[in-house]
Amino acid sequence: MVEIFQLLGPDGDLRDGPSASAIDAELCRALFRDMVLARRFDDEAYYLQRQGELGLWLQSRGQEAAQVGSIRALRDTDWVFPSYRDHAAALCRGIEPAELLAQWRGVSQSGWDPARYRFHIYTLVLAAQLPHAVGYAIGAQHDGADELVMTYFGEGSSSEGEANEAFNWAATMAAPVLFFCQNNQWAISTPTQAQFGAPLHQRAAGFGLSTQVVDGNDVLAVHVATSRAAEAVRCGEGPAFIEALTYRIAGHSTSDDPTRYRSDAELDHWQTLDPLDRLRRLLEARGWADDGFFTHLEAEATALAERVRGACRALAAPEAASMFDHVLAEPGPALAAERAAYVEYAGSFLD
Ligand SMILES: Cc1ncc(C[n+]2csc(CCOP(=O)(O)OP(=O)(O)O)c2C)c(N)n1
Repeated sequence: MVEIFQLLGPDGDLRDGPSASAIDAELCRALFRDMVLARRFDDEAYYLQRQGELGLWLQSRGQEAAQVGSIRALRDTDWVFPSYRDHAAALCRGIEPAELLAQWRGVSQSGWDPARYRFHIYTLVLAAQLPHAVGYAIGAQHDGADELVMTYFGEGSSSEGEANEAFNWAATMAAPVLFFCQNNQWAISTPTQAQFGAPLHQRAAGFGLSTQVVDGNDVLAVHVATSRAAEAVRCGEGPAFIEALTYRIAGHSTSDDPTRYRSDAELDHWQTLDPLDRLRRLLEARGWADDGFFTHLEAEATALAERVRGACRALAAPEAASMFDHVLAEPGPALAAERAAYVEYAGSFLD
């Protein structure tokens, strides 16, 4: 049996020891704040989708600890190649709510400038971001840049050829990459038992990646594990792989009904391991946060929710013909003809 690294028990008890030496009240309050704001943002986006303001939303509820704990272990100069459910990580990088929602409202091809935040655009083609991350890391290493590259992906994505090619490529090139897998137990309606024959950490180790399995609902363990792995990668010890065991509390997307394929009992079990509740218990038990802290945070979350709603509704649809603008860097006559034909067709309607 592999050891699952954990610092914060479900009851909010902190396992003291050398691994917990960097944990203090300030860090815990900061991580808690990140998680609370991320959850409120995610809830708000879900409601906006239900009100018809967004075309689709993929909730990150339940995965806040995995994302916040890991992204907060990086430097701002490190690069991140995310998947599509990594909203908590994106918010920590300073990406604006309107930028995060634009793609899901269908008004932009992505939403933010990856270079500004060192956070690549969401990748919906499963695992395509892994070779991107490795390629970028090899280039940065070649240029002598002191950058670490982290890529987020789900356990389902690890079955893609591209993921396995990326593991091998990174290992053989000793690329400064940290592979961060959020094992949320489900790839849409396929449970982990049906996804792989050997545990993921074993497969990663087989490729030559240094490997850790961590309780992904324990933000402190995730933070410490990622900090350590990042340090080792930075020191030139080669790529690392972290598997964070967590749970997708919501459906796969707003188009999914998870009651069709998973039990209430399973959901109830994971609700008892909620990452926010766990850290709150610690903050209260140790007296690391008072009522004023929680009240102020609640007000901050409410203000964020209002900002999210306003920003979303203010995102105007672009002119339809602009869809031709970003197809090719150097549009040729064929694309120009298609555009002209489309404009003529659209103009043929009375209104
Ligand atoms: C190459 C590719 N194949 C299939 C899909 C359809 N698809 C979208 S999400 C998904 C499940 C992904 O599961 P996982 O990687 O565990 O991430 P999670 O959604 O659980 O966060 C599938 C099969 C896709 N987007 N891209």
